[in-house]
Amino acid sequence: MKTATPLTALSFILITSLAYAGTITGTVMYDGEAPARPAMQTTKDQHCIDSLKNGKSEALVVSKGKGIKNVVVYLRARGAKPTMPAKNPVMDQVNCMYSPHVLVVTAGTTVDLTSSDPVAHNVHSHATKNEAVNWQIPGPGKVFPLTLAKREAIKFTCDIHTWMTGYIFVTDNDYYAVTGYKDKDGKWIGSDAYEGSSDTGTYMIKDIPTGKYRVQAWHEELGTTKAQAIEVADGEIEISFTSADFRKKGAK
Ligand SMILES: [Cu+2]
Repeated sequence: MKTATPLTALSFILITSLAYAGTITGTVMYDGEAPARPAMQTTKDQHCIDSLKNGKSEALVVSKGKGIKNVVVYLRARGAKPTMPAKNPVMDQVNCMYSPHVLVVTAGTTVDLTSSDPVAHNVHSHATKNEAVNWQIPGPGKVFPLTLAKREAIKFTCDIHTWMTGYIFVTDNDYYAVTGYKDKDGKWIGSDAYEGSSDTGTYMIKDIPTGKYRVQAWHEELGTTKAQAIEVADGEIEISFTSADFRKKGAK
């Protein structure tokens, strides 16, 4: 029976660690009629004009089921340490758009900025807390690593193609989720596919140690919701948002 002891001890640890973790789940839905997505105004480079002939803005994408894409729901958790990804996440430029449009990483992560396009782009970061780079990417396949140390929602533009915008949201802990982000196989969900879907803006944050937090949601166009104090206990709690809960920066 000697060999049984370590196994018993291990299962005890597993059970206790699971027993003290909670889940937050909910939806982020648009109130009323969502505005139509404006067409992309491409002005230069035949490659961009051709690939974005039917391209529409990704700034606010609402599904048939009223779900809002690219809302980051995150916890403010004092003392929580973020986990570093095993591989550098990639922010690509594909057919003269940032891909993905919104990328979420934990603070301290190095993001590989790159391009898949045959035309030159430049990655222009509007960061205020992190390094604000402005790098020319002359052609496909070149990789420019950028380490992001501080919590911030960073806007990226391209000075060559004025319609190009993308965001990297840097969070300081692992407790976040993004609506309409990736499918079950881990592939990015495209904006057009999301718009045609019946998704209701569902999200889920799992494995949250029990305790007190504040929960908040961010969207590039709608703004940020008020930080809401919550207590995570063993089990699942539901916190849902609508577009009416968001306020733009500086607005009252
Ligand atoms: Cu560009």
